[in-house]
Order: sequence, then structure tokens, then C-alpha cells
Amino acid sequence: MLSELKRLFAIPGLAFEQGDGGLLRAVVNTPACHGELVLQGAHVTSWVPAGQQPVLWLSQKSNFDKGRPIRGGVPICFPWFGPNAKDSSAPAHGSARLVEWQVVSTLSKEDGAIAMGLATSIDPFVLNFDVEFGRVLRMTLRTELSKDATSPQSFEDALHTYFAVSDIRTISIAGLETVAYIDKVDQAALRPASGIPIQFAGETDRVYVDTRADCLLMDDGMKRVIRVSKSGSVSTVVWNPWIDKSKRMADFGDDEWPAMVCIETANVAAGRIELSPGESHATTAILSVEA
Ligand code: TA6
Repeated sequence: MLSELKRLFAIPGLAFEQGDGGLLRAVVNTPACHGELVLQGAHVTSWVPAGQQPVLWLSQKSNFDKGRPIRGGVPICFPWFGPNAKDSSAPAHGSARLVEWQVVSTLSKEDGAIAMGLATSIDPFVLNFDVEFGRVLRMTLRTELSKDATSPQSFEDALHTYFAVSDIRTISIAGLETVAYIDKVDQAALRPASGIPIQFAGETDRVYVDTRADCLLMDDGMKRVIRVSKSGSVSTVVWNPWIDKSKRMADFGDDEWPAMVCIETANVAAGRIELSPGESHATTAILSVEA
């Protein structure tokens, strides 16, 4: 498998290796950035633009085992978000982040970015994940309902991005001031738009139900603003577990909560997507850093 990957897909700036836990991963090293992607789950685990500090957060306690989720980076949530409404034994956030994806293409682009295409299938859907590692990180999850499907099917999806921050208590997130949200820390109550940028003083778990807006992660401590642009996504989820929930997660260090925040590019709840046989949908997140 690894030798085949190297023979078929390694290109200048893109290597394949066995990483943590023996999981196969792609490693990007170019003048534009450093990047890593674990083939299980097509899981982006690192993106460091040249001259910047790491943009994505990864727990020091993360598992790296076959069939188990990685804590951090960009988990792909599909075909449901959160717990499965009908089956409590089903994996949280669906199976896409747990299964092997196949590399289908690699390309060195004119602008110095490295593009990778990966694919898997979760019946009755076919999934493609296209990622471009460069000065900007571009990720697109494309979902197609097999033309052999006998009826329309719906799904939820999310690019569940974990960002590295200087201190959750001092950052803010702009872009969602005018959007109502489901507050998952308060019995999933629907809350009106806050009118102000998001600041954090406790466990925060919000589904902004109808927004196509860019989010700006303002981080004075790291002297940067991270822009999260998106297309094909009507939901944005914002999450920090804070103290108690961090202690309840074995793959999340008790003292790690100040260093991360999730801004997730999603289609969840009322924003779920329905496809007819043969139809497809693309959910795209574009991350960029403005010093
Ligand atoms: O996106 C926020 C959330 O739904 C939280 O409720 C929390 O469960 C988080 O995802 C992480 O989920 P996971 O299954 O990866 O532990």
C-alpha cells in the first residue's frame, strides 16, 4: 500500500509515510506551507503557512488508531452531525472520518499549492474530498447520491475545523453577529442574534443555523486574523469545551481547552442537504491568515 502510494502519487513537495499509530499520511513541504493529511478519514491534521504558527490544533492526547477519530485538525462529519438520532450505538459525526479514503489524484499547482483528491463511498453516497495545501487551505467535500438510488436521500455534513489560538479567553469571532443560533449548552434553545462578535467565558457549543458569512477569528495574542470563507454551507458551528467537558474527553488534555476553538463549515439540522439520485453537493471551506 505505502509503496504503491509513493509510486503512483508522490510528487515534489508531497511525500507519503506511516505516521502516528502506523496510519498512512501525506506530508506536504513546500515554500508555501507545511501540511499533513491522514488517509483514514481524509483527515487534514496540520497546516502551517510559511512564516506563520500552526493554524490547526491537534490534541496531545489524540488517538491515532484504525477506526477511531483523531482529535483536532479537520474531521469530516458525514452523513450525520453529532449523535445519530436513530441509533445511539452509531459513531458520533458519522463514519466518514473513520473509514479509509483512497488517493485518486495529486498535483503541483501553478501557484505553488499541492492539490490532493481523495475518495470513498458510504452507501448510497460517493464522497470526494479535494484539498489544496498552499498559502491558503482550500477543502471541498463533494457528495453524490448514486444514480442507482431508488429515492432522494438527505445528509448532514461538516468540515469540523479545530483552530489553534493564543487563549480562548481573549480571542473573538466576527461574522455571525446577525445570525440566530441553537445553543447546545442550553437545551438546544434557539437564541436570537447577539449583535456582537463571539467571546468566550465558558463552554460554548452553538449551531448558527442560516449563514453563508465569512468568519474572522481575531487573535491578538498570535497577532493574526484567520478568515474562514465558505460555499455550499448554510450552517456554522462554534465550539469550545471549556474545563469540565475537556476533563470528560479522554482524547482531550484537561489543560488544552484555552488553546483551541472550532469554527465548523457545515450543513446541519434544518440546513441538511437532500439529493435526488445522480445529484451532488459541494461544501467548501477556505482558510487564510491575515497578519
Ligand atoms: O461541533 C461541536 C460538537 O458537536 C460538540 O458537541 C462536541 O461533541 C464536538 O462536536 C466533538 O465531537 P466528537 O465526537 O469529535 O468528540
